[in-house]
Amino acid sequence: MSSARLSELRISNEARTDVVELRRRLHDDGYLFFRGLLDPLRLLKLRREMLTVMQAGGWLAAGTDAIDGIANPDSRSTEGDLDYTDVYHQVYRLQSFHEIAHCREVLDVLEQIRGGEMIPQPQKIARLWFPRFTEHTTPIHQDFVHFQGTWDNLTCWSPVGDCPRELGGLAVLRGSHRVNRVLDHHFSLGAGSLHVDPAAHGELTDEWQTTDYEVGDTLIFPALTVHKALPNVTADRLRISLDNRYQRVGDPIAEHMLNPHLSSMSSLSWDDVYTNWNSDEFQYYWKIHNLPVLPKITLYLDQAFDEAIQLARSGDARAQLHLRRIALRDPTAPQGKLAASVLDTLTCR
Ligand SMILES: O=C(O)CCC(=O)C(=O)O
Ligand SMILES: [Fe+2]
Repeated sequence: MSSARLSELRISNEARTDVVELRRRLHDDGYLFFRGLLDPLRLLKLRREMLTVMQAGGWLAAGTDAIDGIANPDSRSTEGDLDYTDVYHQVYRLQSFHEIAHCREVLDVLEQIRGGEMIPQPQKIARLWFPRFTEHTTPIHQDFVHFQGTWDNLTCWSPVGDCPRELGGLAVLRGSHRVNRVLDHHFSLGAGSLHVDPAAHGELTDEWQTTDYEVGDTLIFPALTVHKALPNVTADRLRISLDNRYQRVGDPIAEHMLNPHLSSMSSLSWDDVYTNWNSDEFQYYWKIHNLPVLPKITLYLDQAFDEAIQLARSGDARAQLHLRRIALRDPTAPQGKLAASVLDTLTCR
């Protein structure tokens, strides 16, 4: 993984009301980064709420204060594991977690950039990343392969708490969106299971940029910008962050973005999510827009699954781990059955 050069993100706070300059920077760099765009106190309140749910799920070290996010190493899990989804979906029911995606400070910037009304897509995402579980770090990718819709969609990534480099914040490949196409993605462990090899795409530079994020900071980037997470190499801290996607109200949305995150892995409806909410202001808010719906493109993940099958057969431990997860969570689906049968033949050898 190329990280030869890891320089500082360009901060755009001083250009916040200068739409021409914001657009120029987005065009040049493939991202905009703002310090303190979100209210730190609101985020810290959310952090406590999220971590209190994780604590109840057994994810935190005994006797620690939830706000510190000190992990219980015995409960390590990641996206793709059923244990992860169990606790994650409890966090996912928090009203404040969904509401923060509607905050005006972020929408104002996005609407300036795109010049029209923007909304957060229904599917919000939190990442709850265990320390020293680095083979599951989010690999190098473009968001389009996962979230689809249009290339103009904007991702907003915000840590829920300070996120110094060692906690594994996001890094972007500066200017990479200018490839103006979806790059080849291959099987990988880590969120999304898809990665790009920059070395295989001659037009990409190695200008990786990141920072020591502080609570309230927000990184904004379009669907073609190449990015990755850094590994969480802290001794014991969970990394918690939000990544939500925003679109114009007239643009189409991919069908899976209308559902709660990871609901294909373990069922969760919006009515489930809304059970304990005390307001309906942000429930089903997207329905009035009648967004055109696009079928999900499954090609990227199907190709990665085929690669994982080949790699597992040739002895690749990471691919075998991936197939074990799929076999456990989808035992009756065609991919789950194929994964189980490949693993069986390997153990019978
Ligand atoms: O936080 C992560 O590890 C992944 C986030 C990401 O890829 C994104 O925000 O698009
Ligand atoms: Fe991403």
